[in-house]
Amino acid sequence: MFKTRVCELCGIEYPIFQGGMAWVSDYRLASAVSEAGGLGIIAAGHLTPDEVREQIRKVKELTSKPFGVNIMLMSPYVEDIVKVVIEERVPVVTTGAGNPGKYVKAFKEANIKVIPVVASVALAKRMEREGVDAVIAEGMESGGHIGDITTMVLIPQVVDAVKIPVIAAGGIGDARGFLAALMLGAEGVQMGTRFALSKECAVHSNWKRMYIKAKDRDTVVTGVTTGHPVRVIKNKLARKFEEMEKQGASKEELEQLGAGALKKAALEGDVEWGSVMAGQIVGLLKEEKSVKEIIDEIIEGAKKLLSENCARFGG
Ligand code: TUI
Repeated sequence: MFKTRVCELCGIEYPIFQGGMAWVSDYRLASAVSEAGGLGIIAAGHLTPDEVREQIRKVKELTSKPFGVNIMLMSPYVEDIVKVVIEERVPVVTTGAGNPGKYVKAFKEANIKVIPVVASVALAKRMEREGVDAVIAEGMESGGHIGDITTMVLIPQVVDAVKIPVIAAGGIGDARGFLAALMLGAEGVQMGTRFALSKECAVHSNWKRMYIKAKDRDTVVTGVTTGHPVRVIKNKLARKFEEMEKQGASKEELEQLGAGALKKAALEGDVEWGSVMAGQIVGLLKEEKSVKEIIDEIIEGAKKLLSENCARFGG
């Protein structure tokens, strides 16, 4: 059940991707998700090309199933990371925070599936023309760097605009979200926040505690004035950001405040002065679970929901 073109394209059992979150999605999380039947994704984020290679090799040791690497296009190492990913014959590449157009040909020649994250219909159409295999359409409910359209309205519009498969991201954390995304026409989902609160995720325990405490309105979008809006959990750093943005701080001043802040929270556990990126669905999450529990609950829950609703609505 729930076999879609995305399963076939990536060689996976369930159409569930784990978001490639910088400083959060390492080889441990990615290999666990792939082993459980989804697509685990290593975040290249701000890693050096050598560090990315090391992560890829560790995933290969832990699973023989397909996996992906997410390339954050604002990274200073993009060109060399692209080379590493091609040399290592990574099965799937996802990209974020930019237009990967100029790398598509090289990936295709290496038989690597390319699946960019898009936040608009226009970019989805452009990516399709450039020959990508699918798109991840990400709504503004997501954590981290976001666009400005919600998942609910973005997905059906992207689905109608392209022929390639669409994977929905943003605001999905359980079976209800998974099934809703499929009903909007998506052929898969990507979840970041849900997988960050998993046993296999090596992010600092303070980060996980903050996720468990967070309620529906506890995230804010900072950095709108810099042109790079980023959704984070409200803390001292987020308030300082808001205050500086209100006072008309320059892009440079704000970038300086944000530099290194994600690593500070995710690795060092400074969840007051670090950047705790999280999607709005964080308010739904109550406990840490294993990756396998998360995936199995979604698949079993979605089957149950479907049959209950067929009965309810006379199907
Ligand atoms: O990339 C993400 N989320 C991220 S990247 C990241 S690292 C970071 N750290 C500090 C500041 C900024 C970033 C944290 N979270 N998600 C995928 C995504 N891509 N969301 C939105 C986009 C996007 C936005 C505009 C993709 C393309 C785009 O247009 C580019 C163009 O040139 O048209």
